Amino acid sequence: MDKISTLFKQVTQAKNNSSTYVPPVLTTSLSTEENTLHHPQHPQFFYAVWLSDVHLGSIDCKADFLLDFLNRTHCQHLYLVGDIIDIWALKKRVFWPDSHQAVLTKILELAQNGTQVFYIPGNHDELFKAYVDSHFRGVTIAPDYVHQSILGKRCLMLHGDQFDSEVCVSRTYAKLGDHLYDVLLWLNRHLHHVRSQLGYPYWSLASYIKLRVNKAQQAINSFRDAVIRFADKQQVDMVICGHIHQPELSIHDLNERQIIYANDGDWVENCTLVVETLLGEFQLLKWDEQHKTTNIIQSIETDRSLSSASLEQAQHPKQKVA
Ligand SMILES: [Mn+2]
Repeated sequence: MDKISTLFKQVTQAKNNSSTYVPPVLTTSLSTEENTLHHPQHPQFFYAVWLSDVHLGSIDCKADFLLDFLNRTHCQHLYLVGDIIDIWALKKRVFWPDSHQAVLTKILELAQNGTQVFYIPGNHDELFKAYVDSHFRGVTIAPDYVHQSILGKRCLMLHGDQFDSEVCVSRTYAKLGDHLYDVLLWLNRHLHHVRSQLGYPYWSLASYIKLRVNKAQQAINSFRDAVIRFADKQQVDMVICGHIHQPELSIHDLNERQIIYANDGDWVENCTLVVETLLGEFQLLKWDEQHKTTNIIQSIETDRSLSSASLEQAQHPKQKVA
């Protein structure tokens, strides 16, 4: 699991031109009535959906949760931003339960039925990089892609593994990170088992620890900086990536303009995704397994009539978490 190993590596010094980080206003992810905007009985409609780091073929993939989400979701564009199938895990051990096949079947079904599906390979599924610019049963495979939002924003998407060399320094730390992450996921799995038997909802221990380890936080910061600098060079309004399993939606000031950074997270620990609503609002959503619906973690409104320097950040809902 190389992507997360970056979280435990030494990181490069922040460069002079690194972006000013505007901390996102996080709302509680607890499933309060106020927070649960999508009623479980009704289908959800989005203009675009971004998913990555599903890791089908790995024992830690939460395929059942993702299938529940896909079964109640309709979208015009579905973007798969890498590490959807974990070829590395499958090479170690063949693990392919029905739920994993069902996710794949569902995605292909959507592609056949009018959803525009793009697949941008990551590092765990780099095998598919050999097929970029080709089509497979309605799915277009591309190295990266620029999505045009309803309100005219240019949204670049890429997996994020291309920034590994910028973010990390030492191979030793990379290996150490791999093993630590495997241990964390193993603990996570067993804790989830115990919690669900006691009637508690899914909660990610791995995510909890990552946010409290200083080196991990530094690596997250330098990954974000590298992605935003790249987006600035490409002159886009927004960049959407995955790879580090750290969901986020935030606005950054860089060279007298603003860039939206979105990381759609993963379906190994966080069960998160990024969407563009039918009104052109961007949201970071988290799957709530208990209520079989998504909760909004963060949202950003953009405005057609204003320049990209005048983005408005919606604080949604009112509660804040320190
Ligand atoms: Mn990755």
